[in-house]
Amino acid sequence: MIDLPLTLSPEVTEARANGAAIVALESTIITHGMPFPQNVETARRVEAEIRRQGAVPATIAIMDRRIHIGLTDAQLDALGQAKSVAKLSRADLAACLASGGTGATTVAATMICAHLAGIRVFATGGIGGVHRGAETSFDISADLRELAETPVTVVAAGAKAILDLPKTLEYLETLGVPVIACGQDDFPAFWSRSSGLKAPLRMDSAADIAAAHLMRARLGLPGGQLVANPIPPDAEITLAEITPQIEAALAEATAKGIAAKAVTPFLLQRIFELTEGRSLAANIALVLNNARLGAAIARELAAKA
Ligand code: PSU
Ligand code: MN
Repeated sequence: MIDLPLTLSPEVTEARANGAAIVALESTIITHGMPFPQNVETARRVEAEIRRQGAVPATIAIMDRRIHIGLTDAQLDALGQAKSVAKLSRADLAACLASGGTGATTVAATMICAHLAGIRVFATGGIGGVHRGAETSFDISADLRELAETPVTVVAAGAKAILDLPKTLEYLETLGVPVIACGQDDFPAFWSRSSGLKAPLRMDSAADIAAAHLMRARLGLPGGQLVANPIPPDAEITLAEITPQIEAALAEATAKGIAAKAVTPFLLQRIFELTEGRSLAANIALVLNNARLGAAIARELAAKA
């Protein structure tokens, strides 16, 4: 820990010393995924939910040349209101730390930082994936390769329906990433409980998911696993309902020439506007739901190891 630029919150330091359950959380969802003030309110509610479930939350961000594992209330608030925070994936992490910038971690970067801090479970909204039109744009999220490389179990509500979900599942299979639907056969599609596609694997308990995490390590297999946890029924927007808004947002992105890192934040913001806020309410509900499952998996891991 001495030669790594890590700053652990007092709560995370204590949890590590006691072998207690810890759940990592990303910060891009705060800076680029939701508008202020709902972003900060949600981040606080997610942390509170993890504590209520008997685990310790560790929201991760880059500030002042350090990887912060667990943020203070003031840091969370500043991040939620800051205008020019960089969105950091694997490629950007070291450069941001070296140059002293402020950065929010995506799924890929959060996995890297969590692993450096010895945290095995991470809860978020949805992972990045293979974008529609990837056969010409080559836009495939670095989140996918990270899942193949870094041993963190990521709990998400599947991948966002703005993506090409069949290609995303194919790519994860190629990379050897276990994709585990929790409590149902179908792979969920973020705002919707089903994508219409069957998930490669299904598990119905946090204990089984934790056991699979440990078994992967025992076998010497690198990488983590993607746990696809469907949004609660009362918060879901069905695929049929949200498809027109997704199509409209995608068409606008193409017309405006939105590319690279800007694509996902642009689409989320436009879908929020086009659904008159309904997509955000769903997003908040699914993140809280993922936090609960993440805490349960982290508790199982803490009890087993
Ligand atoms: N899912 C959300 N909100 C988000 C993201 C995912 O509900 O803000 C972020 C995550 O940080 C994810 C990133 O890693 O979007 C993917 O971006 P890209 O498609 O550029 O790889
Ligand atoms: Mn991309």
